[in-house]
Amino acid sequence: MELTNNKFVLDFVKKYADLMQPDQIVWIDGSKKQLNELTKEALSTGEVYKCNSKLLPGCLYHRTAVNDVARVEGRTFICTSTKEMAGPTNNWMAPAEAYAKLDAIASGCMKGRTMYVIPYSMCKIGSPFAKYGIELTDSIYVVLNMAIMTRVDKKVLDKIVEGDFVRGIHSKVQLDAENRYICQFPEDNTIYSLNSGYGGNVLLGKKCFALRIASYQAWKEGWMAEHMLILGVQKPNGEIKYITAAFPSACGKTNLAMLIPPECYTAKGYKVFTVGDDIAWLRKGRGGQLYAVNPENGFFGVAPGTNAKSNPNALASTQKGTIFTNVVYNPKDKTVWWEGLDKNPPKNVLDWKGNKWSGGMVDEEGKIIKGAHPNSRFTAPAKNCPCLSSEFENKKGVPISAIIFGGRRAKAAPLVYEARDWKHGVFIGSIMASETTAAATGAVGVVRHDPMAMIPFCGYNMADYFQHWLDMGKKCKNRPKIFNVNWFRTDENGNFMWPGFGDNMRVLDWILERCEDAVDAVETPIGYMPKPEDINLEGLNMTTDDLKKILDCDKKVWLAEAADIENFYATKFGDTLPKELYAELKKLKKNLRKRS
Ligand code: OXD
Ligand code: MN
Repeated sequence: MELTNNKFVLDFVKKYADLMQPDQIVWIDGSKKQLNELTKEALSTGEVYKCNSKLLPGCLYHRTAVNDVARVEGRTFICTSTKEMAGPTNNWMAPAEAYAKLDAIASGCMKGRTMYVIPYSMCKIGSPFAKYGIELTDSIYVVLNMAIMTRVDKKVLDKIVEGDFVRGIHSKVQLDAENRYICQFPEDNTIYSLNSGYGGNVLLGKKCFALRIASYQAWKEGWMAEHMLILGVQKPNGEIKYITAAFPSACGKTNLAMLIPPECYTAKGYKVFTVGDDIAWLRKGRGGQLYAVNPENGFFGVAPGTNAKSNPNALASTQKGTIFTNVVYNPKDKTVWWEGLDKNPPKNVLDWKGNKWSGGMVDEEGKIIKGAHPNSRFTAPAKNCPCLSSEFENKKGVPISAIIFGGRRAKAAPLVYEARDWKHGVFIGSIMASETTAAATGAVGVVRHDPMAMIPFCGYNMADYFQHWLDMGKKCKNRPKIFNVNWFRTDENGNFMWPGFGDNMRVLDWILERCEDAVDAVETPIGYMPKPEDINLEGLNMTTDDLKKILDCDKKVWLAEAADIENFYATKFGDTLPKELYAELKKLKKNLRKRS
């Protein structure tokens, strides 16, 4: 039964029902009853498997097609009226051409299937930050995931004013990789995703809406949509300071967001609270400060490497009401496993492809066969997280004291440095580079430029996006300080030089002290760096001399870095890049030469 009289919504549903010709249309109201019925149906068809109801109550297991395990950046398009609007970092297709191509693929694709109509909200319904969407899909897996990741509720339909909602069209079609398309039409508030069943391509509220479409909306409306976690650090006096941090996919955002501080901090009363682990929407709020909300309602986290030591809070979040995708499944006791969960891989179970698998299995060349896909995921409700911030549902968001940029860099970037001011901070964000990971298809471990960790997610011209960052700085008189961190520096033997995980608290501590002007810093050619003695090493098997090596800024390496940035700027953006960023690059080069 239709759940609304809104003509715009009804027209949208009818248009795509006429095209895709489902056997029936089911409107999702968000009720437990309906979700339970759909779960039963998906269990009966094998779309999902049940997990152990004692050990993992309410949890489900799912496998995607083997050719469909990650975001497909090469097949993701920004479809704006001109190529220039999409800019040099996006694939572009003209809207008319894209609609024609996608409509041809989608024609009749839901014959014999059901079309589900999902009304959902990004952010708490009614929040000043909230934006509403309707996703059409032929996948129960998508419905169940959307019900964890967003606020799926029939009340959303009453909030939609006329045609003001993001239209999402998804069909698995035939899961044909050659005809897989993830298209965003920012001027039409529309997302069209075909031939995939992988979360990042099909949970349209996430990357497609909350980043690609929202970044465009944010540019037009004067706010920001960023690929950032949000966390709160509570100090011994009870005061909580909030930080956002942008890292590329699978670089530890979930781990940082749920960090447990080392003993020397917890003993004093420090605590970390999670507001978000992937996406932040930021607006200017009271006192000219930036306020952030997490528009999502769950965590779509990378499973491998998540364990009781690396991230006990994430692990605890997955113990009920969670959907596991592409991990190992044990059909006997209905439990799940992934590499890095523990040191006891199960025997005689099924791997992510559904093949028989036992821990320690090797291929003909003697190489270990992994049981879980490196980009296997858990979809866990935020409310499960033991350290979820009490401000998670705050409609106005939390005030941000610091913004952190970071990547996965074996060399060059030191453990932490601070921007001299907002403009320099925007420059630091714009020169971010990181080694690629399994979150997207393609080579892993290749260093690529990824400004603000938004290369795969910026829904418009990135030169305009940089200008928008500069403008937001002008608009907010009480701006956060900006920092860059690198947890991934390695020594000459390839070993990580910094312990990471909970010990990253030591760096957050310095960052917050800088925000309060409570600690000095050293001026270097790249920005302000900590004096080694100002990073707390208590309880760590590490000396100040070890630390100096990770805080080192090698001028030769940085001169090469500057040349690379110049090349990136020139070849990608030329004279469309804001002049302020060229001026910052010039300053960097001058500083490096002056002091060498
Ligand atoms: C994610 C990603 O899933 O960035 O968050 O790919
Ligand atoms: Mn992400």
